[in-house]
Amino acid sequence: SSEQTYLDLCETILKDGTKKGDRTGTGTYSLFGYQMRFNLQEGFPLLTTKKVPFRLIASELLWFIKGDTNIRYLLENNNNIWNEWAFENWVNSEDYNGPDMTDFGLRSQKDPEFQQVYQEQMEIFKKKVLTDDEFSDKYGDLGAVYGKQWRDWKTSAGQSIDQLKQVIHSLKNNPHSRRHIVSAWNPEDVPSMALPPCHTLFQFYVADGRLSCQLYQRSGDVFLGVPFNIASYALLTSLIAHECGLETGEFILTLGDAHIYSNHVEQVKKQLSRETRKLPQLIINRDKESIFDFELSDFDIQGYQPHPSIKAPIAV
Ligand code: DHF
Ligand code: TMP
Repeated sequence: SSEQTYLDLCETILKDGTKKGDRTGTGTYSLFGYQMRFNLQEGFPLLTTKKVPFRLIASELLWFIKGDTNIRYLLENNNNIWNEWAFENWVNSEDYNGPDMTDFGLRSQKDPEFQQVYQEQMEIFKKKVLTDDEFSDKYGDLGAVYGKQWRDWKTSAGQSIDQLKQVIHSLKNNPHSRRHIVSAWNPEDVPSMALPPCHTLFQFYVADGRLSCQLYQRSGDVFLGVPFNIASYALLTSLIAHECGLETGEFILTLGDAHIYSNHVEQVKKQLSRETRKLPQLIINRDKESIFDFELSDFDIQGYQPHPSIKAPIAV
């Protein structure tokens, strides 16, 4: 199945990956340049060798589509996947006067006492982002990340480009174009982002009534981030196909630096020991057309019977 191509990547990295230091201080096994193809007709590519939380992927994608860059919306949907990168801005600011949070990501993994102190500060942070508008504007915002670049790319002439609207328009009106591209990589804005975009650029392709998508991802955390990225773009492709009256084709993921963090190796080996199961199906509410109108309740995953989830610490 399509999932095998992901498991092959994990095996290749463990076998041939170069041991390499990284920004977070965790250490990785890494290789450069790898491509995976997922046939969306075969089923929805949500991994079955570990449980992947579709709800979090769907709410993150709706957040991008809205053009939102503030984690408040994610928190309102019980989605905590971006917390650390907003929290970092707060604890490094003059407004923060709690206990020292230097290197909180690494320290909280090694020191259970610190882990407790960190969790307390994180709870305070989440509450403030949810309830205090001024605080939320200042520290809940991740900067000009995905949503901003997709929906409101600022031009040098002071105008705004809605790349997502434009690409859907061109898919409908000029399907054979070779220019169906959305870029999240905006060199001018990179310095102001909490985390420069990992999924940097994607392109759509129409043939035989099917919509395909290829993503260039500059950096892939193969155990934690990549399963999310695969499902997120498969969902985006399915929603746009739905709006354009097309069937789905393939999702192709091209990775730059494809890495397994040194503290994920045991988890990956465990996952590799499991048998793949049948992929689930994505169900989309047929009463809605535009991807800009979709809500969380408009899609669902059916027939998902994965192996249990496997926990791992995220490198901040
Ligand atoms: N940093 C790093 N080092 N790796 C990432 O994959 C990553 N991804 C980001 C932001 N920064 C990152 C955004 N996407 C999780 C998955 C995707 C994601 C962020 C976090 C994650 O922790 N997944 C857990 C479940 C989390 C939960 O249940 O709340 C998992 O087991 O899949
Ligand atoms: P980097 O900016 O130093 O490359 O660190 C980003 C890390 O986050 C890296 O491990 C890749 C990972 N990542 C993903 O794999 N997918 C994502 O969607 C995001 C946002 C990050």
